[in-house]
Amino acid sequence: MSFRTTTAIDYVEDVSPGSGALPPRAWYASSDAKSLPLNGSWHFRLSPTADAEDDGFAEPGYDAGSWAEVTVPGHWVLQGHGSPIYTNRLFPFPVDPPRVPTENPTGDHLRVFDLPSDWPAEGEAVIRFDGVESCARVWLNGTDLGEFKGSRLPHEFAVGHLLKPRGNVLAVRVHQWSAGSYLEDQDQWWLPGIFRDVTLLHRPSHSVLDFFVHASYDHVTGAGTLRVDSDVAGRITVPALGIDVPTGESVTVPVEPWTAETPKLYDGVLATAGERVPLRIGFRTVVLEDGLLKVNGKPVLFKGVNRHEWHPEKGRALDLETMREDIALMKRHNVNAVRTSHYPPHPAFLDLCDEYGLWVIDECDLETHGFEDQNWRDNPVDDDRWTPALLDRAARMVERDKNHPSVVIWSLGNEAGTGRGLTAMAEWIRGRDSSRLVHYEGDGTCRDTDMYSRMYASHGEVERIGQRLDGGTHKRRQLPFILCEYAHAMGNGPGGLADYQRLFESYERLQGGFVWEWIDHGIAHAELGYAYGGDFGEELHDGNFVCDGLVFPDRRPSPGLAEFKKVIEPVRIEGDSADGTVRITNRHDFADLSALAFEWSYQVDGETVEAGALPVPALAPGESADVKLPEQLAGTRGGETQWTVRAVLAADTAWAPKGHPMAWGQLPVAPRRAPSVAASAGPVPGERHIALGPAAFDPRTGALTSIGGVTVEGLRLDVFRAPTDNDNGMSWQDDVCFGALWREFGLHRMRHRLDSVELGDDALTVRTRVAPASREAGLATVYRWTSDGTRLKLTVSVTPEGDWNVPLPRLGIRFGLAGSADRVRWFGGGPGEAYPDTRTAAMLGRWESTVDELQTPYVRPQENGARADVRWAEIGGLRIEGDPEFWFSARRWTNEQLDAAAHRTDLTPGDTVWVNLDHGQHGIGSQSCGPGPLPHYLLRAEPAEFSFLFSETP
Ligand code: IPT
Repeated sequence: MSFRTTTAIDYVEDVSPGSGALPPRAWYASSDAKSLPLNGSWHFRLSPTADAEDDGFAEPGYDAGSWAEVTVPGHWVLQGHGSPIYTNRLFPFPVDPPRVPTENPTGDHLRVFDLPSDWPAEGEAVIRFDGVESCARVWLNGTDLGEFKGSRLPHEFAVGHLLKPRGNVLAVRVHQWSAGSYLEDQDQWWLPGIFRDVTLLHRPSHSVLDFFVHASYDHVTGAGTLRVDSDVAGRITVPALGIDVPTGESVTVPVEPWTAETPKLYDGVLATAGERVPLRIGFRTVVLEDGLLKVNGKPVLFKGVNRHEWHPEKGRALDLETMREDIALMKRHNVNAVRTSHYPPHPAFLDLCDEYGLWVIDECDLETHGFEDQNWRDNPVDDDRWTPALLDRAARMVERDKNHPSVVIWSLGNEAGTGRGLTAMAEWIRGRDSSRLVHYEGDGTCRDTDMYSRMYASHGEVERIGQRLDGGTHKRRQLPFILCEYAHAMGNGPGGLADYQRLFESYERLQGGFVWEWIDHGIAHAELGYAYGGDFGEELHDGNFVCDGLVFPDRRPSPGLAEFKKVIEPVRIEGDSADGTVRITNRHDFADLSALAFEWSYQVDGETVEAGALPVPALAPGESADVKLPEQLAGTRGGETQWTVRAVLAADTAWAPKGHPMAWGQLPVAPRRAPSVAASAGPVPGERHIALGPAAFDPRTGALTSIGGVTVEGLRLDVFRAPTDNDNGMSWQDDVCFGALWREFGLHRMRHRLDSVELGDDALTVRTRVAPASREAGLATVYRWTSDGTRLKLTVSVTPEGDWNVPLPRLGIRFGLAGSADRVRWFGGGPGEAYPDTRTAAMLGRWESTVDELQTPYVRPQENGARADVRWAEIGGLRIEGDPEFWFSARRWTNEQLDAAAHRTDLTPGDTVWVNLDHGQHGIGSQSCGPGPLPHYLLRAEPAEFSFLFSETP
């Protein structure tokens, strides 16, 4: 052991992984060995530099009474000491590896503890740190134990010889920046601290050290083979399988296999002379065969998400309940796979993946993205001096997580360029564990990997890869394909999910993908709602790029998650009602349909008039059946009719109750009849207003002012929307981003020229031209108003003039209603938001909401909340019918105010509710990091005509 003084800080900038820690091993909870959690309140002192005050703070007897307190696990910057920094790939310090700035926030942590009275006198003990960012040095009772890097990886130190019954002093000095920071350039907040558990573990004599559970499944014979290799010999028992064998010995018995869909775990015990360790064994075999990734003999389709660990108050210090909530939410939304982007998660998360059933790509704590801007010069993964650190990281991941059946793929890391260090990692991993496949996206040659992986490839490119028409190395062309990231879920979106899924299901080489990403990393903030990059005064930051998840920071599902759930649903329900049957297809890879119950219902004008159970056979994966619907129901009253068939959970599960909906389909029967109004009343000029049926108009401008008792303000054509993050795109995109084009074109500052107000016999016609300053292009817009005396009909005709080389954000009308308007009812798509390429989850029916609830609270405000296919809507005393159906939205602020807001708290309700009735909406796409909307989702400026019928609600 080498001795250092506390002022020696060379280790901070040392490329080596550290010194003094024990070799990595499996992470497990003992049945009988004692442990002492050291989480809780610690004394804390923050220093501005790594050579923090050398006042002997690690020595017993030091008085830390004047120090602050922080909670461990936690990040000090989220507990009032310093601030978080968000950058995507920019290093927030000069790139000069392995040097780091002198300004290096350093947190001294101190904890005094007694041993419990029943702590055994014999045996050893270790202290385990499950995660510390980014570099820590540890002392117990004044003895220097060593130091380590590798923030999201465990490190253990032997301490048995140092423990005393009372007054043990554990001191941990944590540096925000270290050589390790160069390997941890993930797109996330930089959050120093002891952010995972600290535990003292008793190690009895002859206790378990490390062990490796090998549990494979032979899909031909149905047999499982178990062998547990253990550093300390013992016995393995699995009562349910009648297994009782020594460690190191193989045993083959008939088993039920483990899959993410059928997560069968067998409880077992590893018993050595000194300890019993519970095992949860899942039998499954992962292979690369015939160019496909197969589990238990079958190719799997990943319907995955990238999961960062996030909590809006606690950062990456996640408690078990939050982890469980993530998994339950994923399972409830049909997600079947997780990539642990971009570091191994808290180990308890993987226990839950085993138990609830999720395929896992376990990714190493490695990203060196910030070297990209210098052409990857000095990239640590291509510099042999760093290879020990890379191998240490690989080993700490694999050893810790090797006993999880859910982990089917090891990933070397993310966005680290290419280099020998990665190859060394892959070789080491294969040598240690040949039972899983290896992933790394960054090397297009696939030299070190078992699958071709890409991020954000366009639909067109993915299709060519599916057709095996892509190029690449010979090796790459033999490999299955996954999108380790796609469908960037930043703000409103992602669009195009259904189009990707169709491709995945059409080409066997395409084995699915992982949406980027699971959760918005917004930080709860008193004034801003949720804070993002720049909100803490960072000199360099990447704004709200850190909020790009399928759930909001508080884990409320965003519409993107509802859409994803529908797109990846495990049962396809479709068909043609004409023959009275519905076609049910089981889209699971492994499970039959016995876990699901089916229900039919029949709607007339969106209202359910009858419902019942639908018996569906327990189809095997891939099988379809045409299931007879009940005899044609009477009483359609000439309305629009349809069947709705739902698949729900047949029984309670660990993640959702019985009845939870998993899939649905709708089969139209009688189509909608377009509403009509006989133009029997004519406009009547008056002094103050023109009257037409129930409506009044301003005689000078032709503007609608009221319908019956309902005051209407500012009704006119509207073509702008508050650009979404996906509209705005990112600066590095080669393709144009529409958000910028729209502004450049002036669509946010359209002027309305009045050309004429014409009173005809049966219509009031207002002719206008809508165009921005400086452009020749404009929209000749005619509003034609008619009435039958009770109802009022508006027909809008739009004719583009001039050179329209940009699509329109939206095309429709907007108007204001009194702020008292609150409840909204509609017949159309719902319950949630939908846009042209995010509308799969919009179910046709009758829905009710409020103006406030119609808003989707994106962390950075932007266009949101449209409801699709609306036949009619009621709001503020008005009923509006569409011909054809329309997109409906309403909010307590204008689209301009929405556009100007940077945080939720910038939006304050005004006196008016602004309603948009849109004939067209532009698609969403995912250009905030990927491709824009597919061409057929663009809203081109073309001649259009559409009508709305207004009446007062009774
Ligand atoms: C990709 C990263 O892997 C991921 O961490 C995240 O930054 C994501 O983009 C965007 O949110 S890298 C990108 C340059 C394609």
